[in-house]
Amino acid sequence: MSETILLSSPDALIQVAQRGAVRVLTLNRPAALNSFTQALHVELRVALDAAAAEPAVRAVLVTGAGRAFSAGQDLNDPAMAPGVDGKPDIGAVIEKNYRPLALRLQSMPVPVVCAVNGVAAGAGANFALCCDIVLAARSASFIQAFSKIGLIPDCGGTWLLPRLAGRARAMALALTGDKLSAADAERFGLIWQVVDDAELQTQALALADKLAAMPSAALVATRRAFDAAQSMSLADALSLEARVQGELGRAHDFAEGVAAFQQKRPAVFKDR
Ligand code: T3D
Repeated sequence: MSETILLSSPDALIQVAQRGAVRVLTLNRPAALNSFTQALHVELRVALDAAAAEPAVRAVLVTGAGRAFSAGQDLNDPAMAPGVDGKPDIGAVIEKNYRPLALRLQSMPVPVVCAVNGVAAGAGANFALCCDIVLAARSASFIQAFSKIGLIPDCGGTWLLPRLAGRARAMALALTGDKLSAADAERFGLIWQVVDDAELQTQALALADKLAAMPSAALVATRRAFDAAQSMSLADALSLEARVQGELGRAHDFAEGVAAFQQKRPAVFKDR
C-alpha cells in the first residue's frame, strides 16, 4: 500500500490525505472542538466532492483533530448573527450547509467510515451518524445538544435517530440533550463499534481499507436500497432488490467475484 500523501496544508480546516485507496478527511479546528463554520462547510463540501470524483478513491474516512470530533455548529460564527429582521436565519444555514452535507454523504459513490475520536455534539453528532459505518473511541460521547439551545435535531437527526435507536431512545436523547457514552451509543445501535482510544485510527483505517477492496458499487447500492426501503412496503422492497440485483448481476464485479471464488483467488473489483 502506498504511503499517506498529504493533499492539503496542515492548517486547512479540512486536512485531506490519501492512504492507498482511502481518502482521509480530518476536521481541523481543534481549538473550537472542530465546530462548523461557513468556511469549514465549504472546505468539507469541496473535499467530499473531490473524493467522489476521483476514481482512485474507493473509501472515505472522516475523523477529527484534537480531543473532539465536532461540537456542531460554531455558535460564534457570523452565520449565526442577526439577519435583516434582527434575528438569525438558522433555517437558511441548514438549507445552505447541513442539508447538502447530509445528502452528499447519502449519495457518496464509495463507503464512508467515521472515526469519532471525542465528543460529537449537535450537528457534529448527526454528521457522524450520516456516515455508513461509525466507530468511536471508548472516551468519545454523543450529545443531541440542540434542545439546550431551543432547537431540534438537524443534519438528518430527525430522520436518523428514531431509525437507528428507536423512537423511545431518540426522544429521550433529543429532549434531554444528555451526553451518551460511546459504549451506550453502540448498545443503542447508533454506531457500529467502540474501540480503545489508542486503536481508533488504526482500526478505522483497517476497516476503510477493507471496504476499499470490496465491490464499491454493491456497497453503495446496499446503502441506497436500505434508505429507499425505509418508506416502502415489503413487496416494493422486494421489487427494488430484484431490479438492483439485476443491474449488479450484469456488472464486472459480480462476474469477477464469482470467478475469484471459483478459482480460489482474491477478487479484483473495479466498479464504482
Ligand atoms: O446555525 C445554526 O445553529 C444551525 C445549526 C445548528 C446545528 C447545531 O449543531 S446546534 C448545536 C451546537 N452545538 C452545541 O450547542 C454544543 C456546544 N458545546 C458544548 O456543549 C461543549 O463545548 C461540549 C459538550 C461539546 C464540550 O464540552 P467541554 O467541556 O469538553 O469543552 P468546552 O470547554 O465547553 O469547549 C472548549 C472550547 O470549544 C471553548 O472555547 P474556549 O473557551 O476554550 O475559547 C468553547 O467555547 C468552544 N466550543 C465548544 N463548542 C463550541 C465552541 N465554540 C463555538 N461553537 C461551539 N459549538
